[in-house]
Amino acid sequence: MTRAALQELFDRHPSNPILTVADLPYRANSVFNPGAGRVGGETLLLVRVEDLRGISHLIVARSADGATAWRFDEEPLIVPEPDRHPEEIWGCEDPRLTWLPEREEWVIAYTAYSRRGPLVSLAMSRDFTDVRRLGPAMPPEDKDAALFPRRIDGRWAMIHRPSPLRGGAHIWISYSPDLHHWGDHELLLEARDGAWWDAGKIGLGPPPLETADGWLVCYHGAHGTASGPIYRVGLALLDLDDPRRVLRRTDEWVFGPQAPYERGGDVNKVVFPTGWVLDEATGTLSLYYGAGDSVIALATANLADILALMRTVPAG
Ligand code: BMA
Repeated sequence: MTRAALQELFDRHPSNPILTVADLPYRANSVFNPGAGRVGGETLLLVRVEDLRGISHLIVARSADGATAWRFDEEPLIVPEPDRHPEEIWGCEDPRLTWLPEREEWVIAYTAYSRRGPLVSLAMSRDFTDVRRLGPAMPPEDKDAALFPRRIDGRWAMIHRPSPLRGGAHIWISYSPDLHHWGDHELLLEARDGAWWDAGKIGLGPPPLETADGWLVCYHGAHGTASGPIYRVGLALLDLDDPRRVLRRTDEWVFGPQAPYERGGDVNKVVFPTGWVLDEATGTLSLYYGAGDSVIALATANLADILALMRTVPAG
């Protein structure tokens, strides 16, 4: 597949950015990096809001068509509760939403920003009118986590991104019998090195999506430059029965900052996908992402086109 074909995989929505801080019912600095799902026949985004102190919380927005006429809830859903959850002292960020059919509830994996660094926290919700916190699942530094929608060999599985002191930040997979105790940690996808677009630091985007060809994984790579990192997006496929097996991974990025709202913001040159919604009837995959750490944007692709592209990537 040529670069031109890769770049055409995702189409930016004409009404991008689909959400800005001006749409919020109160003053804040920015909205970005939303979790996404279909709830009650509508598209729901759990939006990260950075307030005017720099601390983030999460609020629900809903839209019938997933692109326009968004309605925010009056109150945020997840506000840091440092008295009961000291790990949330500096905010709750970057949620990923996974529907768990077995439990008939959503699991929200979000970054709690503790005094000792960001960590992975989990919370449960049936319909996003209230939440039940499970607390930290991974100690700091760890972020960019999401759960698989079903058990694999009897256990829940989570992808996440610890940041060790040396050797770059890579994507790991861990397992749990009960969503509380996590173990059997294994390195899943490594950041590449040197001049590569995904050298040094990568992290999961939206939750893994089950397809006939494997679990589709979308991840970001941050390539350091003299003017700061550029955040771009690549894809991988994991074995359905054993997601520790990486079947394919794109060499080239499939989406990167091009539009003005992606190239300029509080942080320049950032596209940061955190949610996607598949329309089973049409095969349209809607990718929701933070742009420039300032606004929320939408790009769509056809799942069949994505899988056709993945088949051209060498297996291995
Ligand atoms: C990552 C996270 C995201 C942010 C991105 C780009 O490390 O902190 O919340 O969107 O950097 O600045």
